[in-house]
Amino acid sequence: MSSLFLDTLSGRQSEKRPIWLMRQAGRYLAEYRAVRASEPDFISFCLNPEKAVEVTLQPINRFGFDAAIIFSDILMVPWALDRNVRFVTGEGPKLDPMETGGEITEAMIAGMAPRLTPVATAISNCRAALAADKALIGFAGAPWTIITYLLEGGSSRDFATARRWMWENDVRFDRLLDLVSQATADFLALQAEAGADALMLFDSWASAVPSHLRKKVVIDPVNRITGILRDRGIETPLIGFPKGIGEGLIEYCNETELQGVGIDHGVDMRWAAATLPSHLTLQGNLDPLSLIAGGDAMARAIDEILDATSGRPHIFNLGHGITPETPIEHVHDLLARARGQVS
Ligand code: 1CP
Repeated sequence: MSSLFLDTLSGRQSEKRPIWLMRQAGRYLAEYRAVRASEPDFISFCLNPEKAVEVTLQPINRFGFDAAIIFSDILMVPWALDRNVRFVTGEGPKLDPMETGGEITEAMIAGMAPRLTPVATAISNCRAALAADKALIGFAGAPWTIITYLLEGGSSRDFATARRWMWENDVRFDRLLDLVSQATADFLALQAEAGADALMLFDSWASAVPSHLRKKVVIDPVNRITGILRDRGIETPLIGFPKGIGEGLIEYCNETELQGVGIDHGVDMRWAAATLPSHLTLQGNLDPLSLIAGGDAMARAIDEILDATSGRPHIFNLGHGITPETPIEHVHDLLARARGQVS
């Protein structure tokens, strides 16, 4: 059986839009909160294949989305690289901040795979449990976004520590970018080999990179990663999501070999549809906060995205992750409208 999601990602346009939502397995679902409460340590939760599969399937069972995204986290790579990653309730992720860059070595990268085996197990079990017409997405953080967590030691408002380190440590920064690209490619390869049908690279904090450094810090690492994957014979389609880079999307799309690009809600979808290379499938870009209000305003925003992308392959999604406050009813409304079941 074919999959609407994979067909669309391969460049085929159809009347029906495939739909999934970033962070679709998450706290807005009561059934997610119940499983989460049974595993207070977030890393142990991600490393428990049975629970990871259960929460990955929850939004598919409830809403019938066209794709599932494996329940895991971009911070599993820093965790596997011994950066003492932990999630502090109410504060978010914490890591031991790197100082010299020498904390990560090639030997550590080579040793990551056994620690990440539970993610591979979850993917193969999840693929076996999913219907043939539902795709399974594996993912990783893009090198720059991962580097912000490594250097900041957690989330950040302006990424001042990471940006300053980048300016002050030219050679060490290049080495770090290269090592993290290698680690990212390894994590994606492990997921593709376990059965992920598509891969997504989240560069959630790409907007913090000064524009003239985008090529080196955001774009070149994508090519390094796709090069490693292709050299290993992995042809799994890849979606890039360089959040917040605006006009930088042109260079990002033209100078990489991705199959899809995630568009955040700050970008005009009409501009994206008219400007970005036509071989790429667009994904996005409803403001996640519109789902809290719901109603007519959300309906108009959905229609606008459908209309703007009517001339090319498009996967409906949000411009960033769904928020915990989202009412379930509004997700049903979004699905019905984006699938053309209401007018
Ligand atoms: O306790 C909880 O339930 C915490 C919330 C949560 C969830 C549901 C975290 C902590 N991670 C996840 C899972 C997750 N993370 C998925 C699973 C699949 C799905 O989408 O359903 C995915 C794709 C991610 C990716 C992720 N993690 C990103 C990139 C995407 C994005 O939203 O920009 C980032 C930046 C993270 C880091 C992270 N994980 C969790 C937190 C609180 C954070 C920090 C975010 C920040 O720095 O602001």
